[in-house]
Amino acid sequence: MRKILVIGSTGQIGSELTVRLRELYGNENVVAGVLEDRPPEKLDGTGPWERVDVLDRRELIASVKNHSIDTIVNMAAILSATGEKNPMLAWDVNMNGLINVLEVARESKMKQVLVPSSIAVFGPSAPARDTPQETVLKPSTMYGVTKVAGELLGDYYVKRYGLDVRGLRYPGIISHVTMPGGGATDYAVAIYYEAVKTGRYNCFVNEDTRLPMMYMPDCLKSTIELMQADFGRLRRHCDFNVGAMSFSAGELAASIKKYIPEFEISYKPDSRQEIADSWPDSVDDSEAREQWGWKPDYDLDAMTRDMLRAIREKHKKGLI
Ligand code: VAH
Repeated sequence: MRKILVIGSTGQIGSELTVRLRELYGNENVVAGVLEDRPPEKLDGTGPWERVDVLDRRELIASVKNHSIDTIVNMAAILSATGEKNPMLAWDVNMNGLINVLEVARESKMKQVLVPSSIAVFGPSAPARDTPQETVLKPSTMYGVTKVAGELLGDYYVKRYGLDVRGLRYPGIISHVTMPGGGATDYAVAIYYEAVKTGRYNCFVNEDTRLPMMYMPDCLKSTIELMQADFGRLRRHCDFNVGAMSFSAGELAASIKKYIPEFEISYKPDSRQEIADSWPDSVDDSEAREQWGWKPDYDLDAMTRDMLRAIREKHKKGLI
């Protein structure tokens, strides 16, 4: 049975992925790596945890040894908008942190490392619609630079050391469980909360800003399916495009209005507009579909129904 360490297990994806992996592999076999001095409630008491700063290799080695870890899922990252405010922090966490993970995995002969990438690897010179798996990678954010470098580094460790490193280019991820932190796609989460709490939202990207997006259940599904795929069938490793849906801010608002007719939206682009403008509208994920059977379950209205259901429940309980 795998012994998995999830680094960044309190983040938007890490917090839900840790719970899902525990359901699949058993609580005791999935260690929550947290930066804080204690894990959040939903992770505490349901399985082992360690304080892991991805920049502290000694701490990482100790956690790996304490639990005989054979698989690392590295969800520690500084995202696009925060990265533009502090590029050197983004480089440090996303690159020096990744080097620590890959070196520790190599030295301890681990079974697998999962290193997420992002559609942020694409820049304005890549085709905007159905962006191909192989195309120009000239991102205009430090986050995107670190994701391109991360993909290349992961592929190097596959070829040079035979380490099983895998990664997928997440689109914007939407969830009602843990708030996102510092991304240009965060508007697509905040809009649902504001629609329930106040009935109005002032959106920080333009109405026609279209981006590839994915609901969290599909994010978890794609991640686990890639982790479980037969290595021998993979013709690439660290840079799979994965898609689910593509919508504009206006289309997202229209989907919400189907369920909250009185919802009002206004648009006041900020610095995150430039980041969003540099990314594609949609991606071609045919290789993921061919090589490991990728297929999303949620479209925009199915996501909206589930997001509003869950957020209304939180609101009723006074949790938001
Ligand atoms: C961000 N949510 O906005 C992340 C993601 C494609 C976007 O990588 O930075």
